[in-house]
Amino acid sequence: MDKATQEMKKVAEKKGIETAWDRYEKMIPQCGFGELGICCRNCVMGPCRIDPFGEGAKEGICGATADIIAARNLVRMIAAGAASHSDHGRDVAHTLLATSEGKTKGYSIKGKQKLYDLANELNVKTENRKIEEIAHDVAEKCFAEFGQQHGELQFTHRAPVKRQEIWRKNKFTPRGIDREIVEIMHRTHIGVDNDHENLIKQGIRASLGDGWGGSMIATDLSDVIFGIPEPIRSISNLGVLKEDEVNLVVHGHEPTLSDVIVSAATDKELIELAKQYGAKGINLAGICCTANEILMRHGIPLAGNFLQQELAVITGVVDLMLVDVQCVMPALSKLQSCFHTKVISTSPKAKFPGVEHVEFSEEEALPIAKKIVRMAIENYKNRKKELVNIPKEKMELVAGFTSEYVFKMLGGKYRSTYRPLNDAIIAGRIRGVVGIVGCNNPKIKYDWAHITLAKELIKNDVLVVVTGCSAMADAKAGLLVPEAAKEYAGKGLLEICEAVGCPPVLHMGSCVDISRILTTLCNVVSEGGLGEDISDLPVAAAAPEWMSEKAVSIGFYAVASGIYTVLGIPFPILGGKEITEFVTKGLENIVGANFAFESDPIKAAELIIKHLNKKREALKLKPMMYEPPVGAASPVENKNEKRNN
Ligand code: SF4
Ligand code: MSK
Repeated sequence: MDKATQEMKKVAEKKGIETAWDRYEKMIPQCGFGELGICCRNCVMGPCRIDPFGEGAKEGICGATADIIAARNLVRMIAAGAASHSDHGRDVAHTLLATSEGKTKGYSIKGKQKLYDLANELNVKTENRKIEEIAHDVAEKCFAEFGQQHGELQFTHRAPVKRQEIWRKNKFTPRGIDREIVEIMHRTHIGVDNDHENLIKQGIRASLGDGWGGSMIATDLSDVIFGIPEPIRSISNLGVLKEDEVNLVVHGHEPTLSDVIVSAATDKELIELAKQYGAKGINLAGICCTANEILMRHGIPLAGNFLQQELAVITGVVDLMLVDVQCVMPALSKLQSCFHTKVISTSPKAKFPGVEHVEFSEEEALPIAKKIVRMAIENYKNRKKELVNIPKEKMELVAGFTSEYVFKMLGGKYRSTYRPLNDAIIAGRIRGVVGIVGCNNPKIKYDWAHITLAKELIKNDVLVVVTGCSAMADAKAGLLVPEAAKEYAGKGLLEICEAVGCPPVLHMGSCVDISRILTTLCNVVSEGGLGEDISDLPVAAAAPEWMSEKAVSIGFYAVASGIYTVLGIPFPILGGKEITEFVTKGLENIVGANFAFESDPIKAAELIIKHLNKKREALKLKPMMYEPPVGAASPVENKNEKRNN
């Protein structure tokens, strides 16, 4: 769907360079057992696989059925996803602790108010204490959340009381972030938990430890160290790369290194050095969520999302790509040898064969960042002119909406409140709010599902909030600017966007920042008039092009928080009939929400709109103020029934 991507794919083809799309083609047909989730290698009596249709094995050697195998596999995905987000949170807590002890170079505490708010929430004393002392204790309290063995995670208390009760009643409240992940690994060992519902319930507990634990800690402590983002203009897509400047691309997830890279890339001496090497300056850009982090706080341009990482190198102008953790394709290692690009790994947790490693440490952050920028500058001279292909496409965007900013934006400087948002929903100007998140996946036309779903929803007066690679897809499509409201939004949403001056699609950050969406929903509930729980609200979530295990964890904590969630690609569980029934229907009776699988974004929009309408009816809200535009996805109740079947 994206022209820059089409152009770069052609360049790759011409040069005989394989990308993820080509490797995907080669992989077809993909393993059906894997897709249905019914292969198991949890012990070496196996590997075992269940024959879903024919006369073959219906049980593994130990007797595990398709449902048991699919459930074990799925909750192991949750464990990996929750571990990834939470380890990110742990690293940010480490940075805050080291900063409070004066052991870091390049960090300070920029979000002082957020630190005070967190201190109050975590019962850390603030009177007559230095900011460093408070930061120290806040960091220690957050660390304790990871290793806690009993009790309840602190931030789960942010949820509406009714939600907390549901979690307690069902033993979903996480006791400790790490504990729940470890317990999944124990339960999925051969011969332990063999009840698919019981397994999924532990998956829920671990996922809540991610959304209301590890991810929330990552977001909140990042705000303490780097400051709470505020709306900021920037640009996106591969066209942000510059032919006459040193291009340094950061890729991965954690803001700890990328944020100091911003300081290093604006260092006068280094800019002067770049000029000595014949470049006009240093151009910093980002891929994936580390890009979202520095976009929101510094306006650094987005080079692209997940499936554009290889294409960025293929432009031939990336002098250095520095990677940290998560979503970094090992393919980059081989690819760099076709160009002059230097790929640099920085995390001791994420090394790549053939890739130079410059180990990052918070204690020496700024000197390391400067060293990396210098390496990029020195590599500028090695560019091969004949290999340069920068697509022209770039698009303006506004990013950096947070739960704190939504308060100010809607309530004004002197009366910060969510009232206007709630009133707009109650009055039928806004139908509801939907979070669209997640990755790209070569199984789905690139960016298409993200953009189509977002457009269809805003056309139907649904306010859309986005994070991760979904946010980048919409950015490139021009949906993240206030002007997009005029072009794409329904009349009611347009009125709100024009009154406030905001885009119809709000960029709320990186993948861990989905916790910002949870906090926003808590605020909407406590503002009043829309029920007592998140599951009462006319809200939903979608991950139309997801691929990572983190998305599985996110999906589960969203549903367990009461948010109906539509996935563009089903979980790999369809070989287990009962577990599929449980996650798509049964969960509703327990947590008030469930999953739906729908790969067509227009049909996904219909499902979501139907859900929002149902919630509006239950709350006895006024009918929508304006009729949906001709050809819009609603109201299509009858058609929906058919499609649901
Ligand atoms: Fe086979 Fe059971 Fe071992 Fe899995 S745990 S590989 S199903 S014997
Ligand atoms: S980066 S997890 S591809 S959204 Fe967060 Fe994008 Fe998915 Fe990675």
